[in-house]
Amino acid sequence: MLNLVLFGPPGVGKGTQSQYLTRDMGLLHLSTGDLLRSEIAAGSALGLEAKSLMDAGILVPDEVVIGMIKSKLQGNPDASGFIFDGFPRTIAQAEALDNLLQDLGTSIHCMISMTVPRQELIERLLLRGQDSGRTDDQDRGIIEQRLEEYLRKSAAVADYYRSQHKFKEIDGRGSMDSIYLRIQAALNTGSSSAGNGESTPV
Ligand code: B4P
Repeated sequence: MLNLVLFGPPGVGKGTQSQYLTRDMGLLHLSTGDLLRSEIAAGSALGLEAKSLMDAGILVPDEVVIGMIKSKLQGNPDASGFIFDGFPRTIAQAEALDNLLQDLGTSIHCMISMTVPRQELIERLLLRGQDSGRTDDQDRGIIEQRLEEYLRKSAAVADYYRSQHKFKEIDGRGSMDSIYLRIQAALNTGSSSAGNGESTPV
């Protein structure tokens, strides 16, 4: 099994690059954001609970997303590997993921962390908000709240993987194809210590 974590702040391009990786590597794409939006669309109790938090740009509780990932992992025993997009976003989620994968006799191969300057992130998300229907992409204040959540709760997850020598960082600016080439190069390098040794900036 090959298991990858795509990491970075909102709007860095995790979802976009996950699609390229899924197409070429046959891995199962697990986006907690997409899973939560499916729950909202289905009108489930979980979706109702998540909606108000997501609309406010706040992370949903760890146990909710860990439960969703657990059920996806258990429901796909024949997968050749997973791309985790938007998960883990807290240290508690990272620890839970390690335990879940250990139960399956596998582990995370590496985290690819993407960086893009804050102003470009805001512009990308506002642009997507014009036609995505995502309420959390339409208001600059909510987008800034999401970036704050990332800095306060998620940036430390990079250090978690760095300490396991599984961390690689790439520049998320430029064309989608050029970024994908950087990801492929990072996956093909033997060393897993790429990055500047500091917390991922926003
Ligand atoms: P997500 O759906 O994961 O949203 P996101 O991190 O804000 O970014 P997303 O994945 O959509 O964007 P991408 O980087 O692909 O989460 C939404 C909410 O769900 C969270 O705020 C939280 O409340 C909740 N949630 C999700 N997971 C959770 C967890 N684990 N724990 C707790 N709560 C959780 O950005 C792509 C945009 O940039 C697109 O518009 C794309 O077209 C554009 N783009 C991509 N590459 C580009 C490039 N090279 N140049 C220009 N634009 C580019």
